[in-house]
Amino acid sequence: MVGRRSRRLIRRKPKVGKVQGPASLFPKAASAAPAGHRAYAVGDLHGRLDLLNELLGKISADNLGRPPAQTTIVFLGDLIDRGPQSSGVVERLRKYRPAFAKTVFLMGNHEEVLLRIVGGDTDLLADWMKFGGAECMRSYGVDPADLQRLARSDAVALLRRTIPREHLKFIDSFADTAAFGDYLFVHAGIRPGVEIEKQLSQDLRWIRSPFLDDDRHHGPVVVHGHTISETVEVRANRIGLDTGAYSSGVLTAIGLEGEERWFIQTGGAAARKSGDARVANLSDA
Ligand SMILES: [Mn+2]
Repeated sequence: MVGRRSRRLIRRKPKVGKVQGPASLFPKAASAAPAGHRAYAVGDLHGRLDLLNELLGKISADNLGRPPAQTTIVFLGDLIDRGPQSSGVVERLRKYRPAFAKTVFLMGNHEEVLLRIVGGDTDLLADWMKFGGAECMRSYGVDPADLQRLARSDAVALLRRTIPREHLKFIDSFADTAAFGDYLFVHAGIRPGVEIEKQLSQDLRWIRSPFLDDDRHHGPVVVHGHTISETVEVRANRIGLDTGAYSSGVLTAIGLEGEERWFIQTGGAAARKSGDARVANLSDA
């Protein structure tokens, strides 16, 4: 059976905050996934096809070891740039149709910048080359030095000719948020104090300190990537999954089912320290 890409979970304007299950006679002890569902969320990939393949194998094995459930794998964005195999990651995920899960892709700031450049925003080209675009272009067979010798409009024309249309179309289909029970998946975070429905793409894809430093409950627990932390960052109101895979070698996923949470990581120093230990109901107290 071929897995289908989930449209149901994708909402550009998400409705969240609905309590799943019976009305709460008692204070909620922990955040929960919707009944009968399991989700995995994968942090920033940044061109590390090797780690992606390793992690997808581990997710598949993890899923196999659990009771059947409607399963979704959410990719939190930043598939491209910095690491060596952006093109390979995009191609792998574009064709990824696991039998056991639906897939959802969220847009990272790196995807946004690429789409804006290809869409004609040539002013962004120089900055993009510095923040990982050079490695991305190399993965598509373009020498960044050649690109830099060209006039900006010619350089952008070269990008348009080189990056397969299907890759751009795939990236352009990415959503900004996905809601999952008491959880909200986003690339970077949310603007605290603003209703989820009124969040701006700019914030969802780029925000850092106003979100990271805010201890308020946002309604849903926000599961995000974008900002690197040495280990998974689990707080009462958010969970940060970007463990800097492109340089650390540690790519992280979270599994969510019922009130349980667990983490899956690729090899590397941090992973050896924490193993693949299942961690349940962390820090909701
Ligand atoms: Mn990012």
